[in-house]
Amino acid sequence: MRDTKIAGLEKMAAGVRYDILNMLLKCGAGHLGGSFSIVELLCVLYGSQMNHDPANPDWSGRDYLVLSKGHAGPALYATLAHQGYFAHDQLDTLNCGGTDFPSHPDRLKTIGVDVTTGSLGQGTSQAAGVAYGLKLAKRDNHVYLIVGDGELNEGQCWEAFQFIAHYRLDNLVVIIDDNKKQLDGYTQDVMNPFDIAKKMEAFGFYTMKVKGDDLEAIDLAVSYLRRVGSTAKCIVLDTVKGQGIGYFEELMDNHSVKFDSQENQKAAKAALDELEKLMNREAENV
Ligand SMILES: Cc1ncc(C[n+]2csc(CCOP(=O)(O)OP(=O)(O)O)c2C)c(N)n1
Ligand SMILES: [Mg+2]
Repeated sequence: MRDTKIAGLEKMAAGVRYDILNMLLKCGAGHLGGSFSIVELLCVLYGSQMNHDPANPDWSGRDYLVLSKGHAGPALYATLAHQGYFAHDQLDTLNCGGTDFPSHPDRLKTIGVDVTTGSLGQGTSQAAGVAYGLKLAKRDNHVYLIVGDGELNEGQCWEAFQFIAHYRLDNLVVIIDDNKKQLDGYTQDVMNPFDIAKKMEAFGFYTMKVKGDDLEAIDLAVSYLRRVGSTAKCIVLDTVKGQGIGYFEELMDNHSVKFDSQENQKAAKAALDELEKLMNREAENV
């Protein structure tokens, strides 16, 4: 018997991917690769693990999400829309003048966004600060930090990780999106990160490697880590840039995709059709 929760998260992932692609297609271009690679993660966080209330985004008991790789903003917006923070059609204004949905998250513009990000590296320190502040205030909210593998080139990440480990911020989970690519190529060619999990362990983190397209595995890992105390905690998420749609996974230059070619437009429209079927599919074997 398949778990109903996982079946629901699968549908949610199809819906979130649909909204991201639709947004970028309407906009004409955008950060597709790094948005798609965290769809399953965001669905597990918002759809299963995080304490949050779309009707009361400022609820003091909420968990915090820091999307340090802020260029994946469209993935966060689509997830928040799915959860009911705002209407889906508002997403159509992505990156337009005066929009509440800039390509990188801005906490003063978008409901549900807690931390402004986009300058890579900085979200790591912000998340450390939020988690440390919560500890000082003796509150038990959790913080989830999403960092890109290319983003790890920023020295600031490692300063923040040292802080998180030193203060044993067990109310924070660092999640590294190991999609093996950054802006203009493979991370191992641009700036080899070597073994990210071993590095995090060496920095004092309790570290798990998890398949980034496996909703059940992500759900189990996040739920388990929530209960692990007195240590810094990290998930190295094994993902694919462009995850979930074969055409975009195979597109070499899939960081920021332009929809100015007939080929890309055709692939996007075909993908939207497929995603729509998944969204509307009755849960099988439940
Ligand atoms: C400080 C800073 N330098 C450069 C950039 C431009 N930039 C945006 S995305 C990106 C690559 C990030 O790669 P990665 O963290 O692996 O992201 P993903 O693969 O998830 O898209 C770069 C260099 C930036 N946003 N901030
Ligand atoms: Mg990357």
